[in-house]
Amino acid sequence: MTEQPPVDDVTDADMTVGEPKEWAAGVPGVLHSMDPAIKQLGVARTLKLMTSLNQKGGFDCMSCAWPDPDHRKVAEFCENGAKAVTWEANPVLVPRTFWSEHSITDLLDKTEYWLGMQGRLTEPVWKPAGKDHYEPVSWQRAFEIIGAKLNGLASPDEASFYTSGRTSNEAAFVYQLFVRAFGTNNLPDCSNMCHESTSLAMAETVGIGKSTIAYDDFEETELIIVMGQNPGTNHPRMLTALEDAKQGGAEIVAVNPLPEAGLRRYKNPQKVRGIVGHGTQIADQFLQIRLGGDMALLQAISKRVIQAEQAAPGTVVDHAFIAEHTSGYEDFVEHALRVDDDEVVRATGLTIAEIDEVAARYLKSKRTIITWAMGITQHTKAVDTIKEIINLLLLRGNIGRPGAGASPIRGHSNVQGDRTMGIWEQMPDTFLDALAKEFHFEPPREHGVDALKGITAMQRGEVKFWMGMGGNLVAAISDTQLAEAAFRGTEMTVQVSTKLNRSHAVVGDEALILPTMGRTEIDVQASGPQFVSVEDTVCSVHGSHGQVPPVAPGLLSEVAIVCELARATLGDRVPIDWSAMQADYGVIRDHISRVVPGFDDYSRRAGSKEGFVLPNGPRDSRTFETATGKAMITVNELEHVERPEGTLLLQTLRSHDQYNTTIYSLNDRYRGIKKGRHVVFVNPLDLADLGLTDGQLVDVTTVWHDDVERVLHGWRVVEYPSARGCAAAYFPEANVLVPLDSAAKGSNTPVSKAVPVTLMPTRVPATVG
Ligand SMILES: Nc1nc2c(c(=O)[nH]1)N[C@H]1C(S)=C(S)[C@@H](COP(=O)(O)OP(=O)(O)OC[C@H]3O[C@@H](n4cnc5c(=O)[nH]c(N)nc54)[C@H](O)[C@@H]3O)O[C@H]1N2
Ligand SMILES: Nc1nc2c(c(=O)[nH]1)N[C@H]1C(S)=C(S)[C@@H](COP(=O)(O)OP(=O)(O)OC[C@H]3O[C@@H](n4cnc5c(=O)[nH]c(N)nc54)[C@H](O)[C@@H]3O)O[C@H]1N2
Ligand SMILES: [Mo]
Repeated sequence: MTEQPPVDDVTDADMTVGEPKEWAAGVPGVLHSMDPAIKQLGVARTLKLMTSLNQKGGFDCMSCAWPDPDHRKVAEFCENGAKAVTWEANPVLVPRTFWSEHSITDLLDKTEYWLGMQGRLTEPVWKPAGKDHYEPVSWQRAFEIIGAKLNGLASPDEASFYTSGRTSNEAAFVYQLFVRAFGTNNLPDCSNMCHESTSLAMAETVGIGKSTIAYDDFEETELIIVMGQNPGTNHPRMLTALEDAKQGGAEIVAVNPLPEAGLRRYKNPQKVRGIVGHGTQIADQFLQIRLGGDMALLQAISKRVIQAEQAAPGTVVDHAFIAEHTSGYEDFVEHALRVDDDEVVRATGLTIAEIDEVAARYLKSKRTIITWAMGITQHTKAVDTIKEIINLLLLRGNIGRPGAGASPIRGHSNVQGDRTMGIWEQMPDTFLDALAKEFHFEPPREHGVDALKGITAMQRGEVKFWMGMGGNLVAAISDTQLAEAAFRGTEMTVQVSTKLNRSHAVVGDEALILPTMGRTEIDVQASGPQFVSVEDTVCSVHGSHGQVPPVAPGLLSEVAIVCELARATLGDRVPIDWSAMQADYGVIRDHISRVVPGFDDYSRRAGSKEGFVLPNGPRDSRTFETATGKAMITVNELEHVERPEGTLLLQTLRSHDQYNTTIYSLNDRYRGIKKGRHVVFVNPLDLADLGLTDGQLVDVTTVWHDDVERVLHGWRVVEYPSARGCAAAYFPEANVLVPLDSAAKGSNTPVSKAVPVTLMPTRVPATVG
């Protein structure tokens, strides 16, 4: 196996800042993806993986949840998908000596980048209470230690079980089954920090917390409004769908405080024109909105729809649809007409002319899709903002019709599937009843903790045991200082991981790391090679087949880890045959087919090359399982984020070379940054107002109502064309600044996109001789 690569920690002194790019992908995209892959994986492994990535019968890309088109290309992947595959499948291993050479205190000083670069984890390790080192343990011993701890708790609710969204349907199903059989609904997940606002707003208004479109709808639409999303980096294959839509005559409107490269111009690496030409202009209209201004914008557009209807009655609003399928229209009309344009201008920073223009585009279009991601969901008023997206679509019947609909674009590749499988602290009774019937035990009914409440429960000592099925919650959750203290206060933390991250260094009295296989790897169990299945952002479910041998012989799959742990913990307390499920994942799928609606004949359909699309009431038949039995047009009082004098609003986002807390490199090509991450992007006029200059080092401090000090010292200011008053910095580093009690109303998602901050020049301490 490959030797450890030397990893130097680059300092900020090496950082360079250039002009932001105006276009995304194209040749540099392809080269950037293949070059490191070949170097790190070798030619044979690269070929095997890249020719089966997202292909029928191959494996599903573990980067984002973007769907695969029916007609796949030879290379149906993007630069960032290739990075994710390379990161996982690179056969560099953490050596056994690592654990004696590095204490946990040592690891605390390392960056996420350094930790990830140490290679794949290969054997279970345990940090006994009072020790500062992990030491290798056998799998059996690891399960005994965890099982004994769980069984010693005063109540099952003293344990919490987190899931990140890479986990397959099969692993997620057995995991939630184990946790509920153990006796708790404490099943927080990354979705709590991601699209929870979407799930809530859509479940309430249209009866399903998922996209109401299918992939093909992008080909039939006339207008796509992309809100709060940076597809060029986070869903690069969406650019192909946008380009195709444009070629079919659709218009595209981008709403974003930043002029993101992928929203401006796209050079398609699959087409000769993309390689040599100017590429395709993506956005016909770019609305450079202020952070948190979207609710105001959406209300203003709806107001114009209603006004147009009043000017020409019966020609604008889809009255037949409204009458048959919706409730709340009359109240909405009254409210919409009262929307104050002056407030809208203040909230959005847009001009009336810009708002009139986007309204005119919406009125002209007969089929509109609105897509959104974290720029919408991670705000205080996120849930109401998404309800306004639904309102606007419903007014013109844009749900349940070809080429039209609401399309949240999910993050993690199987975050949506994990939810469908029951990873949620608030699963409805219908699901729990089905679980009880299938497995003959009584699942707990009381709702569990979500990600934020889980941290508070640890702070209070109510949660004493914490397990993570993937992910890196310590780094991903807000308020790093408080979150880390909460984790350190627990009795045991357990991480199922592929690679090292911060959550392995910030631990309870006792800690374990259980190394696991990734989706690229061939998973052989007692009955032979297994495959798993996943659900993408447009509700299509399909198989994923590992392609290369695991990087190390001793690795267990996530399914195997859960089944072994369940046996070690529960013994025969519940009549569940974990061994049968572990030996043959088809057995798990058979259980799923009887518990989860829409999964009949699951084994066969997941195994077929095409997979299948889950039933979806709004999309298929305009049925809406809501409180009124109709799609609900709702009235939401307009609120926008006020920015206290002298402060900026800071959003925390992703660079081009990271996957959430995993840092692939220190570059952010499209934004012109090389070899550095400690930057704050600020509008030049704001810099002038604050008396700061480009390149200066500043302390970034959160302005909050408590007396906790949240500050990042010595970050470099980068002059950047962001909306006025709106700054940006990279997460996870900037999570230090996001207050724990700053959460979206209703969904409890951290407000990662609007932190009030001050910027003050960093005082360089006089050198002490
Ligand atoms: N390569 C790569 N792919 C990924 C990920 C990754 O880290 N790397 N992460 C995955 C995950 S889990 C997720 S959830 C998705 C995230 O995908 P995105 O949501 O695209 O991710 P962010 O980087 O958070 O970008 C948020 C975007 O919203 C804009 N924005 C911020 N606030 C506002 C606002 O108030 N209004 C509007 N209109 N826009 C706003 C920002 O300027 C930025 O363009 O990507 C997934 N795919
Ligand atoms: N400030 C701020 N905070 C944010 C966000 C933001 O925009 N701003 N975004 C939020 C969002 S949208 C999300 S989704 C969360 C993400 O939060 P998480 O999902 O918790 O974090 P990740 O960084 O995706 O997790 C990476 C780790 O997962 C492990 N891993 C990778 N592949 C596998 C696998 O196949 N199996 C297992 N078991 N482990 C694996 C590796 O050890 C890796 O270190 O962060 C949230 N936090
Ligand atoms: Mo996410």
